[in-house]
Amino acid sequence: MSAMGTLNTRCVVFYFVTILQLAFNVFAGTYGGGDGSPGNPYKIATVSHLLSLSQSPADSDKCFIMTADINLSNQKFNTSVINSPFKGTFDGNGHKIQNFSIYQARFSYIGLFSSVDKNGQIKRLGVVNCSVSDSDEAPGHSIAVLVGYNSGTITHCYIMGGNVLGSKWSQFLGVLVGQNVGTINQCYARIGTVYGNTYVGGLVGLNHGIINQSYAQVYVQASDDYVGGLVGMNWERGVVYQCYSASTFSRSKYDHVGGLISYNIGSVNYCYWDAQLTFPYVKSSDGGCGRTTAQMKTADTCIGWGGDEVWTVQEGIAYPQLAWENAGGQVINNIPGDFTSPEGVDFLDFAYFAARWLNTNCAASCDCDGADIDESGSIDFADLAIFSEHWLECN
Ligand SMILES: [Ca+2]
Ligand SMILES: [Ca+2]
Repeated sequence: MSAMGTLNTRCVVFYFVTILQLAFNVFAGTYGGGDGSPGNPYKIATVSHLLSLSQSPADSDKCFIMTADINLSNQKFNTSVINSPFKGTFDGNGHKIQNFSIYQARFSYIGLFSSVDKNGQIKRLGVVNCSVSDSDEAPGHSIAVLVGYNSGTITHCYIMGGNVLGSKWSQFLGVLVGQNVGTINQCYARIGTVYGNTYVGGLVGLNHGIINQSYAQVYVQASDDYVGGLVGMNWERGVVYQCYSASTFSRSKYDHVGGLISYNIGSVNYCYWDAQLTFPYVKSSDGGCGRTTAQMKTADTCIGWGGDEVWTVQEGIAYPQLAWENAGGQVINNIPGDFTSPEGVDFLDFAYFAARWLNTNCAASCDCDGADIDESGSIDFADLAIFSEHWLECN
C-alpha cells in the first residue's frame, strides 16, 4: 500500500471514530465523568447531570454515583423524574436530592424513579422536601416520593419532609415506595404525609416483598380503607422484619386500619408501633406490638433486636434510629431471652418465659410478648434451648 493510501485509511478510521463519538454523545446522557460501568460509574454532581439521566432511557441499566447534593429548586415535573424502568445501580453516596415536586401526575408508577427492576439498586440516597401529587381526573396507583413500583433493592435510603398526596381514588401509596415486591433494607421516612384512597402506608402502600429494619414517622390518611402507619397491606410473601412505626392518624372510620399494618397475610416479626401516639384513632394493628411512647424510646423493649448493630437509641430521648444515621446513643443489642430487664438473662427472665410456657397462639400476642424466641408461633423446647444457650449472658 502506498504512503498516500495508508494516510487515507487513517483519515477514514479517524472520521469514523469521531462520528461514533458524536453519535454516542447524542444518544447517551452527559454526566460529570465515568463510563457507567460498575467500576467507573457515571458521576452525578449537578441538576443537569440528573436531568440528563431523566432524558436518557438508554442509560437506565447503567451505574451512577452522586458526588454532590442536588437542589432541584422547586422544579415541577408532571411525571416521574426518571421515567423508564431502572435496571442499573444508583448510589447516592450519602448525598441528597432536594426540592422537586411531581405535580398532578396522570399515570401510575410515580416517584423520583417510576419503577426499579429486579436487578436495579438504589442506595445511600436521601430525598428531602419533595412532594408528589396525583391527578383527580386520571388517578393512578403505585405512587411515592422515591419509587412508585419497586422490584429491586433499596438500601440505606431516606425521605425527609416528603408528601405524597394522591387523589381520593389513588391506590398503593407510601412515602418511600408505593408498591414493593423487592427488598427495602434499613430505610426510613420521617416528617411527611401520605394520602390516598386505599392501601396507604407511612413507608409502603402495598408490600409483597421484604421490608427489613426500617421505620416511618409520618402522617397517614386515606379516603377509603387499608391504612397503616408503616405498611397499608402486607400481602402473601410479604415480610416485615424489625421495623417500627411512630406515624400519626386523625381519622378512625376505616374497616381496616393498623398502627403498623392494616391487614397482614404475610409475616411480621419483631416489629413495634407507638400506640400512645395513634390513640384514640387507631387502637390495633394486624402485626407488630403496640407500645407507649416512653417504651418506644427504650432499647430494652425492642425485644428481638440486636446482634448486628443495626439500631441505636438515645435512651429516653428519641425513637430508635439506624446506626448508619450516626445519630449517637447506644447500640441496641438485646440478648435473645433477656425479656424483662437489660441486665442479662436471669431468673426474672425465666419466670417471664415460664409464665408463657406451651402457649400456642403467639402470633396473636406479639410473639407471646417476645417469649416465642424462634417465632414459631408457640413456646416449646426449641425456645427453651435458645433461652438456655444465653443463660446468665450479659451485655
Ligand atoms: Ca433480663
Ligand atoms: Ca417457638
